[in-house]
Amino acid sequence: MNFDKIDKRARKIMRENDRGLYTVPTKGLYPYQWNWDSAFAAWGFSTYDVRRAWSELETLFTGQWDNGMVPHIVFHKQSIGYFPGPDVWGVPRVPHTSGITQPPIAATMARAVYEADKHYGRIHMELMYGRLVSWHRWFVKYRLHDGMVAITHPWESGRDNAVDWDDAMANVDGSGVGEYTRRDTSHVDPSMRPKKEDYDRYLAMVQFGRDTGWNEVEIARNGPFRVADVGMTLLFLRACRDLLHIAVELDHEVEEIEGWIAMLKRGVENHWNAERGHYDSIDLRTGKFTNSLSSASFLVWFAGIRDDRMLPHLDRIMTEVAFGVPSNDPSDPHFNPLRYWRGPSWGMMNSLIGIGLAETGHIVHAEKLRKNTQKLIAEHGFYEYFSPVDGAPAGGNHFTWTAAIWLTWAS
Ligand code: 9YW
Repeated sequence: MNFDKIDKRARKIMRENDRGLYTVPTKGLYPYQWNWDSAFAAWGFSTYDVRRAWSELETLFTGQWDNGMVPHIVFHKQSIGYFPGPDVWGVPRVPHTSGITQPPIAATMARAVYEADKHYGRIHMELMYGRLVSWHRWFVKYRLHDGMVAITHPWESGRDNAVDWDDAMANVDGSGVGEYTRRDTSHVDPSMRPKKEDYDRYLAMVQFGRDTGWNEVEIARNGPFRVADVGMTLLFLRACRDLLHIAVELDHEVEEIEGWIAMLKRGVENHWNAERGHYDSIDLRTGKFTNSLSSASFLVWFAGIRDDRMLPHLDRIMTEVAFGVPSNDPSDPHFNPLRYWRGPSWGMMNSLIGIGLAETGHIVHAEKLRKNTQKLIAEHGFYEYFSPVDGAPAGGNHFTWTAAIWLTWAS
């Protein structure tokens, strides 16, 4: 394995997806700035250009709403290659944005960027701090249910068509969305993408939000989809811990953040599905667990929780498949190794899970995960995701976050 060569290729991909002050996830398929992709990009840039790392995060926050929400897409520049674009979201602000959010990992990545060069980053961290606090406050005000983070659309989870959302999605009526043309299926193999009936429902949820004027109270009360996402809760807990760390470093008040952390720790307990013996998401409309063991449940260690009850699941899954922690349990009847979030292994998820494992002392698991993710990228390239069974690359190629996790973690 020629690390130098692969490092160079990773930087080349970051460069090709670089639009000056922000990156796109990959050109063609995703032509705008995505929220958590950008946070990963900033982390990647921090290995060789901290200046550029800060501009990535700062540009993302030009999309922040007055209520604190940081949207899942910022549409800086019109592009015809993506649907649904700004006209569908109907958000009356500039830059145009979507109306929903995405996993809040910006505080975690801002801390990493800051720690890469504290001298240079101090003023950037000072300026970013208040914006991060506002976003976290928005989550606490509008999205916490018994300490768990609720999503109002599967896209918010970052794990679009995960099995976790199947039951809640079945209760969404997608029949009245009208005609539309998807763009994603002209860029990549349709058999790997969410299905048409999924897309109808995704759009019905967007139309509902838009018709309320993106009113969070109304969406909470009557929105068609509301699920406490175990991935969101665990990532938000981690992000709050990182924000606390930054607050101490910058000499800010810490009580409010400590209060959030305490609430979220109780929330994580509420995610425990005792019948199945793993962390799980909950459909807040029906109160039922989703009964799905996805890669998100394995973020527990990344959230700073020392709970070894997930280890037997990890051991089993890592012997059932060769590559990474798949986005769905390989023993689940819905498991599909190539359909997006219903089975494939995603490098960026592996990186977060791997870091959590290492931090909580599970070094052997952490190294195994890192090595097999490294092999996927070295052998096949910087794909969006891979089959966990045979490592076949899939989805879009030349992905920013796959390049970023190579530079920061996998290599
Ligand atoms: C879509 C950009 C995004 C990621 C998400 C992923 C996918 C967008 O791509 O969603 O159109 O389906 O699920 O996590 O941020 O890479």
